Order: sequence, then C-alpha cells, then structure tokens
Amino acid sequence: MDGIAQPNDQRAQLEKLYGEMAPHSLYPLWEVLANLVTPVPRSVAQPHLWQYGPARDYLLRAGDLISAEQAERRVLILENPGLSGSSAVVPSLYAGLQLILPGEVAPCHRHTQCALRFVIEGDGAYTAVDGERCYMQPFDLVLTPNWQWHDHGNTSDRPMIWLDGLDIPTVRFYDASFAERLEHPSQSESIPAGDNLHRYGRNMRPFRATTAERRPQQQPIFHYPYAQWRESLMAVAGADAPDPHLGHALEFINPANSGPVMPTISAHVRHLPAGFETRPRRATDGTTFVVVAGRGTARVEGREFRLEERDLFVVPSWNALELRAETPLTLFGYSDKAAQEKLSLYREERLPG
Ligand code: 1HN
Repeated sequence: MDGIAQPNDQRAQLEKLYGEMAPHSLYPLWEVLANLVTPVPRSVAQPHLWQYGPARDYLLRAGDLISAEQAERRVLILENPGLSGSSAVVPSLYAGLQLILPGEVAPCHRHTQCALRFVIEGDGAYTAVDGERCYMQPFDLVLTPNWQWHDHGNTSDRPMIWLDGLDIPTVRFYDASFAERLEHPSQSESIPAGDNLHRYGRNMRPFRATTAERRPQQQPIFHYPYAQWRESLMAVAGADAPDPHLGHALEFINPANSGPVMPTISAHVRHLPAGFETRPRRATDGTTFVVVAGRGTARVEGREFRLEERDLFVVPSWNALELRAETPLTLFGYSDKAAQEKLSLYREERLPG
C-alpha cells in the first residue's frame, strides 16, 4: 500500500475505480452522501397553482373526445412541474381532476391505493363504495379507502368535477399495487345511500357489532358533507381568535381511531377572516389545497400566487407558506402527514412574521 493518493492523481484514480465498479452495480456513497442525507428537506417539487377555469376547459374538451367508461377514469393529472413524468403532485401523493358527464358510469374497480374525492363542481352524481352510494355536493369530502370496490355515476343533468387525491406514489414506492375490475360496470346497491353517516356519523355506532356492521370496522365513515364541516368551521371561527400561523383549522378524522382519515392521507380545512394574514409556517407534509371560497394570496418561499375560488395549489415539504385573505378565505388541503406521523418523520416549524 502506498497510502491515500495525492489530490492530483486521486481524482483520476477514483474515476477509474468508479468506472470499473459501475458495471457491477457498485457505487461510492461518499460522492452522493450529502444529497442523500440533507440537513433539512430539499424538495424537488415546486410550489404551483392551477387556475380552475383553464383546467376545467381542458377537462370538458377531453369529455367530448373520450367517455368515462372508455377512459376507465377521465382525469387530468395535476403533475408537479418539479416532478415531471412521475404523475405526482408531491413525491408521495397524486392529484387529478375527474369529470363525469350526465348519464356516464366510471366502471367498478378496487385497488390498494387509497383515494379521496373533493367535489369542486356539480351536484348529485354519486360514488358507490362497497355497496353504498354517496350522492355528492360541492366541497363534500368522500373517501375510498384501500381495497374497497368503487364506481362513479352521474344521474344528474350537469357535469360533475372533483379532485382525486390518491397515495399512488407511496404505493409505488412500496411496490404494493394490486387492482381488480368487477365484471359489471356498476356494483349492486346493497346498502341504502347515507347509511354510513346514520350509523357512525353522529358520535354513535351500532349497539352490537354484528353482521349488521356494514362498513369495515377500521374505516366506518366515507362521507364528510360540506354542510357539516362548514357549519363546524364557521362556528369555531366565530368563537376563537385565529391561530397566527394557520387561521382557523379543523382536521377530518376517522372516528374508529380519532386518527387521520386514511392510513396514508390526512385532510383538513381552514378559514381566514377577511383581511387576515398568517405568519409563515413550514411542515414536512407537502400539501395540495383547493380554494373553497374567497380570494387572497399564498406566498410560498417568497413566490406569490393569487387565489380565486376553485383554484388548486401545492406547497411542497418545508416550503414556508403565508396566506392572506382579501375576502373570507376557506381552503381544503390534503397531505401525507398521516404516513409521516406513523414513521416519526413529521415536523413543522412556525416562523416569525
Ligand atoms: C381511481 O381509481 C380513480 O376511482 C381516480 O375515481 C383516479 C388514478 C389512478 C389510479 C386509480 C377513481 C385514479 C384511480
């Protein structure tokens, strides 16, 4: 051994070594370590806003060209511009805008990916989940927990558009995707519409857990109507001073365990009174938002986005977000906080104004 080579020929000798190792699938950690283990998150995802109007126009044009049945799901993916080719809105989650036209059916299937729907436009189309239909109205939250049969239909006379949020990239990361199609486009309706809310949605449950138990025990509720969450959020907004970094915020929970709505996805709503401006806050859960009501701005690491009703925007991990409400501003947001908390990864930081 001559010891470590001197700087001049060290580089050349290392490069020669790397060149010989690479065909054997061996690589030097020391060349990449600083990018693998960063002192703080450095997301390649970018903050981005999708104006609803133009996105809706493209979606309706797609509606003229391909049926829901032919497409299986007629959806425009909201792909993060920093994650090109990944079909991801943040590294762990997917977002899309789905259109169901009057009379259409999106055929029944199930998969190991968890999904949520957040209705943006239309009234009276349904999602059926494991035998029960849920008729949806704007800004309702509807869940399709993993491996539950689901199909969608539009029995109304207007187009219905909603945001799909799924954990597709997470399931891909774990190489755990399974999916099946039902032979029939629609599953049979074995449970009356609204049953999940009547049985489990009022701080009650069936007196005895028997065969009458219609939903999976760990996931009893799949519908969180706008009329209900709005009433709660507005009552809280009337009672409390807004949190300086969040405004008024309420998280949707799974009543079976008081935890997040699904194992991989958390969802919440927030409200800012007119004129209110939050202080900056950053968190490790990149979050996708829908503007439910109002106008304002989102400043993300100094970049400013104008917010109008029904616009969608994404704030990546550890990007500081400041919100300003011009009129009373209500937002829906979903993220992978549910998964990160299980993995002891979740962190947030409140920054001085
Ligand atoms: C899915 O099942 C739906 O059920 C929407 O509406 C989007 C994207 C990828 C995989 C499955 C739906 C989806 C999806």
